[in-house]
Amino acid sequence: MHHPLVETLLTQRFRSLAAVDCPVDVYSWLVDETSMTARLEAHCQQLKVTLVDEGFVTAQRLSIDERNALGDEQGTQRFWLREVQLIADGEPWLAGRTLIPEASLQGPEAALMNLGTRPLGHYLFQSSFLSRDYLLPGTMDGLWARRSLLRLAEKPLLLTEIFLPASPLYSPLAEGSSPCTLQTHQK
Ligand code: VNL
Repeated sequence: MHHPLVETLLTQRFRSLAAVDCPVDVYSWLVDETSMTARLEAHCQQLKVTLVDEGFVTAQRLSIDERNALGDEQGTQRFWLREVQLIADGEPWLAGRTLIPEASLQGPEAALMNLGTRPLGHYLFQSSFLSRDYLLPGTMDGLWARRSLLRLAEKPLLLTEIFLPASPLYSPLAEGSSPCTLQTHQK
């Protein structure tokens, strides 16, 4: 049930991607601004969150690009790390890694440490204080992925999502769609 390499996978280098490198159907998943949990739920009977790792970590557990994204170049802060898998009808579809600077957990945001197996998206998308700095489509270790910097009441959190091979992104429908390349005109 657990994707065997999920912890290692989640710490691979994130490579961002332009729309031209990506089939349109896949791109529409990667840049979807609504809740990914909700979108995946529409493609299966039952979607479950399983916890891979959760707890406070020091900046040593962060990659350089994660530190840069969260503005901790010196590596002095502590972060709440949450790694999950979304399991759809028994198949792992998505691996997610969330990093929240300790300073972002003050006030009501402390609830982010008590999500357990409730999906993060359900918490975030019901908040009226949610905004997004960016959403980058990309790949990690040959799988489709995306990275977003969100803010909850102005306080940053970094989300990385990797779409695992069993997810609908790799289904024949998505594969068969045409890549976004320029069409050549026939005379
Ligand atoms: C979670 C759920 C995280 C769905 C995700 O991406 C996600 C979570 C970071 O519950 O932690 O797409």
